[in-house]
This record gives sequence, C-alpha cells and structure tokens, in this order.
Amino acid sequence: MLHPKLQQLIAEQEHFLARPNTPTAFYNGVYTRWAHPVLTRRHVPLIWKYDFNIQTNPNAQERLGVNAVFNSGALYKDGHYCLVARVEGNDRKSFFAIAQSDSPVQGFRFWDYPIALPDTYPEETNVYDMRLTAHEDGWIYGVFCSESKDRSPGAALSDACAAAGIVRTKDLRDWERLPNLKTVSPQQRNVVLHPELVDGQYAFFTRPQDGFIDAGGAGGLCYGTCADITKAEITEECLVSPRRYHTITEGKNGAGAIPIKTDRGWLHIAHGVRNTAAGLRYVLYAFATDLHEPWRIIAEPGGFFLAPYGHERVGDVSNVAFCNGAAVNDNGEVAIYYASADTRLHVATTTLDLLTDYVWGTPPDALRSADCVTQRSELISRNLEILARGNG
Ligand code: M1P
Repeated sequence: MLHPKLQQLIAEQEHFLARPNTPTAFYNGVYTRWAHPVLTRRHVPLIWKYDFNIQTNPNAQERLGVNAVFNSGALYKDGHYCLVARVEGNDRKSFFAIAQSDSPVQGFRFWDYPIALPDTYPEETNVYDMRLTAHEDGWIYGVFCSESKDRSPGAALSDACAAAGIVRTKDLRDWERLPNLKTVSPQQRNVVLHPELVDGQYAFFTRPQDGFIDAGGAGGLCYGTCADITKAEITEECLVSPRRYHTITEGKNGAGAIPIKTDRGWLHIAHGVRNTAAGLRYVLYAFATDLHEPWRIIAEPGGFFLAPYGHERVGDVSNVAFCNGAAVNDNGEVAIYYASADTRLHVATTTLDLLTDYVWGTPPDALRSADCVTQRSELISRNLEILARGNG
C-alpha cells in the first residue's frame, strides 16, 4: 500500500506537470518570455526523493531531497525537445538528467533515471552545466564542468579545479566517457564544442581560468582546436570575445549555447558577468562569428540580450541569468533555455530571423557615456523626423 500522503503528492504533481504555459506581456521584439519555468525542483519525479515503502518510510518523509533544477543543455531531436538538466541535490552535488517534451515551452517530464556518467575520474566531486552538441561526425557530445578538490599545497578547503569533461552518445541513454579536455590553461569552465569540424579539426569555445572563480588573465571567451576528440588536447587558444572594462563582460564571460548556424554567420549566446555592491550579476549577450572562421566576430550588439527579470532575480544565487542550451526546430524556431538565480529553468522563444535581426541590427556598445548619448540622440533625431513627417 502506498502512503496516502504520497498518493496525494503524486496527484498534485500530475496536475502541476499538466499546467499549460503562457506567453508574458514582456516585449522587446526579439523574443517571447514565458510565464512559468519549464523545469523546477517540483518537476523532479517523486520516486527520486521518497522511499515509497511504507514499512521503511512510515511518515512519507523525503529521503533524498532535490534543491534546484537549472542550467540545461538542449537539443531538438526527432520532433522532441530534450533537455539535459543540472539537478542539484540537497547535498549540493549536481547530476544530469534528461527531461523531454514535444513542446518547447511546457510539458517537460524527466526520464525515470538520471544519467549515470561513466565514473572514470575518481577525484571528480561535482559535475554540472552540460552542453549538448549534435556534431556532424554523427555523435551527440556532452561537454560539462568536471570539478574536483584542489589538493595543491596551501589550497583552502573550498578551493577547487574545473575541467571540461566530455561524453558522447547516439541516443542520450548510453554514454561513453572520453578523457577530459586538456588545455594549456590551468582550469576551464563553460567549454562548448562547435557542431562542425573546422579545417578537419574539432573546434571548442573555451573559457580559460586562472583559478576556480577567477577567469583572470586569458582575457575572455576563447577558441581552440584539436585533431582527435578521443584524446582532446588544445595547445593554443585565441581570444574570441574579450572582457571589456565597464561593459556587461567586465568580470568574466563564457560561451553558452552551441553556436546556431544561419546564412549570415554563427549565432552565439554567451554570458557576461560584472561585479556590483550586491555581488556578481550574470546576463546573457549575443554575437555572430564568421561561417568559415568561427572564431572571428562579425557582429556584436552592445549590452545584454537577456537579463534576470522580476522574480527571476531571486534564488540561491540571485541576479544570475545563465544559458547553456538552445533548441532550433526544422522551421527555424528557437527555444532558448535560460536559468535564473541557479534555481530554475525558463524558456524564451524566438526565430532565426528575429535573432539575425537582433544581432546585425543592434548597434555595438559605444563604450563611453558621451558616445552612448550621441548614439541614442542620433536615433531620437531620426525618429523625430519620422514623427514630424506624420508617419508615426
Ligand atoms: O553561479 C552562476 C554561475 O557561475 C558559474 O559560471 P562562471 O563559470 O561563468 O562563473 C557556473 O558555475 C554556473 O554553473 C553558474 O550558474
């Protein structure tokens, strides 16, 4: 017999999972924000948290709680939207789990079991933020942060090392683990595998780090290649999107979703971080790189593309918008999955056309207040002329 409380929780969760999503009134002409997060801790199957045996759990207590579901890789595959979510237990350890829906904005349900990654790195303590790349070589790759304790002499208890772990699969069920990416940089996080070979090489967007938190000297989001992904090693990284003083990337930045191919170039959705009196603020920004030289930026709108908004601002790590996945369907519709405050996962929907208009049509950051006023005043003058002509 199932505990009556668990019966009630199952019924309540079914009701919650069936809740339709609705577009919000938020408008910027670029994307639609949706009212409800697509994944939260409430989406986690109850069988992951409760012991359903009434003998061993007579009070229907949670045994293995889940704290948050957030930063998710994404893939549109065979008519389904697949998310590889970062699920964080009450014990602070994260793991990966697939949630799937036929809709980009609602109805996501987790598969019965989380992903059991091949446990080939005994020192690995935590894994998170997997990017899913459907590569032209036929594999689906997952690149994620593999975190282990920094055991070097003098390291503090909380000091850690971040590396890029690599797995691959054909079906999102059976995963083969490859060796972690090697680079000249001491640490790496936010590594993204480009979906196509470049000059016959596997190409990665990297984010070299001096330490676990400090992105430091490398200057920003970088790029490097390797010949063999089964023993991936990048010996040279070039700077793609630099951190800049008094911009949204001043503190650090990092690649987000897998680059999206358009006729005009590769679209990138990345994150930028700046420091404030209230702590770090993470926002998303976008840029485009050349189709044949994907490390070369050809369009870069100024400012943020998406920032935490309203209730999105508050959570475990407040003031954070973070994206590591977007899904593009056969009609050029794009679902951008972004997490807020390291707590829950939202979706913003748009199209390739709208993103292209945004990336090529938005002026670059003028970098100085005086130049920003000039930029805005020119826009105002043009608009006033239009209004004066009576076309408003
Ligand atoms: O807490 C905000 C984000 O911090 C990290 O991002 P970055 O490496 O750019 O600092 C990541 O750990 C990410 O998971 C997290 O959302």
